[in-house]
Amino acid sequence: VPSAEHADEWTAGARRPVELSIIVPTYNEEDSVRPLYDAVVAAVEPLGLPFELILVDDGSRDETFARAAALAAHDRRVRVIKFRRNYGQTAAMVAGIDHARGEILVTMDGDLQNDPADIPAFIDKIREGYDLVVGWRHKRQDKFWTRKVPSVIANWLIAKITGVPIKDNGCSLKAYRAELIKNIPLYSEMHRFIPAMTSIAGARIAQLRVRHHPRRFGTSKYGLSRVYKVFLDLLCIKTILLFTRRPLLWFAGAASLAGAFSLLFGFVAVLRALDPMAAPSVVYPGLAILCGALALFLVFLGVLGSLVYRTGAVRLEAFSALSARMLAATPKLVSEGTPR
Ligand SMILES: Nc1nc2c(ncn2[C@@H]2O[C@H](COP(=O)(O)OP(=O)(O)O)[C@@H](O)[C@H]2O)c(=O)[nH]1
Ligand SMILES: [Mg+2]
Repeated sequence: VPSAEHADEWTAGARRPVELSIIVPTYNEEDSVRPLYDAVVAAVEPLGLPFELILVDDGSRDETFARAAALAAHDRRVRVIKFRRNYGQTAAMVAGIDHARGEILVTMDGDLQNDPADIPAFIDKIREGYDLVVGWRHKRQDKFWTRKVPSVIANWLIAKITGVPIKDNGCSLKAYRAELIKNIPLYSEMHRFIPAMTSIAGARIAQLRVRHHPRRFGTSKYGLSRVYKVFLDLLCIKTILLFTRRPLLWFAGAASLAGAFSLLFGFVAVLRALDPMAAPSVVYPGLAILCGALALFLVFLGVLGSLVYRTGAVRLEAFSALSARMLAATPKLVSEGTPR
């Protein structure tokens, strides 16, 4: 029960409410758990900011959960979420985001390839007034052909198609204003498209160069199959970016065109039927019926699209209300932190 948890947190004497939540999805990363915890504490404790570290164990089959739970038993700032089976990195991130209590959220990889020492710079950026800060692994320490090359191509394509020029969408090290990211729907493998998704809500996005280390423990979880998934998600996001608001408008346009052709062919068919010299033919009546059916089909697709949109998670009204609130909230945050 979240409210009871909060009550506990707020009344426990000297304890202040959490301001920063660091969310780390982990999947079979047993040897990284402890060093990760040490690195996060070393980087964040000096800031004097009440923080929590949320480890999301995504159905690991090794000791990851046991080691995370042992940390949580000793340090109340550590919280662990456990999935019964492997749901994937996006689902794990979303669970962490949902449970986070801070005003600023940070996500990062659980394999120590991201460096927690970069976190303070991200927090500064959020306090400057940005809603999302994205890391850029400018000296990425991964395999050339299966990691870096696909990544450069994918980022170029994502920038072209979504219009959000981010160098490194796949970098998990990101910081967010909690209110923003808690209201952005993420599913499938969309943790790679967070900048594009938040751009719908008019997020102000900053980019920071970050350190990147070679993997020390365990093995990489992704192969080249992620390229295919990136394409599908990209298609989906482009549709969302294009369609937000009124699907019927687009479908009705296409339906009108088909309807116009149907009338035209129908007219020709009637003319030919009345002309005793013309050879009888099914071509024109057939085309008229085909185009008429297409027009009807498109109209109903549009109606269906509108219904889905009304009930779906990416309604524009939700985003506009969100950006209005974010704008109102920003001056407070900026004056609190760094001098301008
Ligand atoms: N929760 C969760 N995390 C995952 C999954 N697959 C990978 N990860 C985590 O995502 C991060 C990046 O994965 P990694 O295999 O290192 O990808 P790479 O750095 O691109 O080679 C690591 O912290 C992994 O533990 C998954 O299925 N679920
Ligand atoms: Mg990695």
